[in-house]
Amino acid sequence: MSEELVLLEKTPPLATITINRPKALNALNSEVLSSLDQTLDRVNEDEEIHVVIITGAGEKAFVAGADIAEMSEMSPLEGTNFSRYGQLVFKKVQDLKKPVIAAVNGYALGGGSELALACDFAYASENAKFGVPEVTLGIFPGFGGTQRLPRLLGKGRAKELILTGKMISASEAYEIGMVNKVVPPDQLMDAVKEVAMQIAKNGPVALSIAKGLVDVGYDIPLDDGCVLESRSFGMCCATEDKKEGMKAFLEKRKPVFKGR
Ligand code: DAK
Repeated sequence: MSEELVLLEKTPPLATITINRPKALNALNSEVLSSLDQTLDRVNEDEEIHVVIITGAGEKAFVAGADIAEMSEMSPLEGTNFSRYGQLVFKKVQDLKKPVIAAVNGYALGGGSELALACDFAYASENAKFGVPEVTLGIFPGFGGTQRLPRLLGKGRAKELILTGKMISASEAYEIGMVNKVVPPDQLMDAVKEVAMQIAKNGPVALSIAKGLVDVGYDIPLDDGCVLESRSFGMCCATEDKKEGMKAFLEKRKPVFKGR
């Protein structure tokens, strides 16, 4: 029986998605992308899951990029389809109804860095390495990297990474804001699960709306973003979670959110 390329471990309220192709440093080929796509649909619809973690199998890599062997054989049309599919899957990560945290446990190169960027934020182990080395292969980042990197790091830093193709350490990635925290390798999953649990205690509807507002609001004028925020706030006032959250505060107890 062939190994599953993407594993899903469900420990409500968390779910961990593991890219499981360690022999190829978890490189993303079409099959992996398709399994990831289906796994994302499953976690999105599962009401017991409130926060999702994405990591890589083995001790060496998160994801070492798109599969170079597969890409080397691609025709222009196949290249376009592959890039577009990767972009759509990564957009699905970004647009997931629940927060997604990247646990970067090793090489995050090319499509691997782009996958971490599509998550809401990333924690990394001290041995992690980041970079978008596509130009060294005669291509450029094609899974949203030319768009998400400048939004996160600013244009200058993004262009330096994209145009040199150089690798940076986890601590450099932390300094430029690509990851939120760096910890020893054996503490990575505990650190990610700790912050994931802190998030999972909060109202699921509020989490989902707040995540979307940050993403959508980032690309539109401030005034429009604020209008969107107030309309979304109004909508949130209609939820049972809002009533429960405030009632619990006034009754000096912990809220029991239902996600509706
Ligand atoms: N693809 C396929 N196989 C890979 C791979 C990758 N990205 N990275 C590593 N592997 C495989 C190696 O070929 C090797 O396989 P075997 O020889 O054992 O069969 C195995 O994983 C172990 O790798 P190494 O032997 O190389 O391990 P080392 O420790 O020596 O080196 C490394 C680790 C991460 C420094 C090295 O493997 C490396 O440089 N890997 C490539 C990293 C890279 O360049 N990543 C970016 C890939 S390009 C687009 C669509 C998408 C994209 C761009 C454009 N459009 C169509 C516009 C996205 C592109 C990318 O992500």
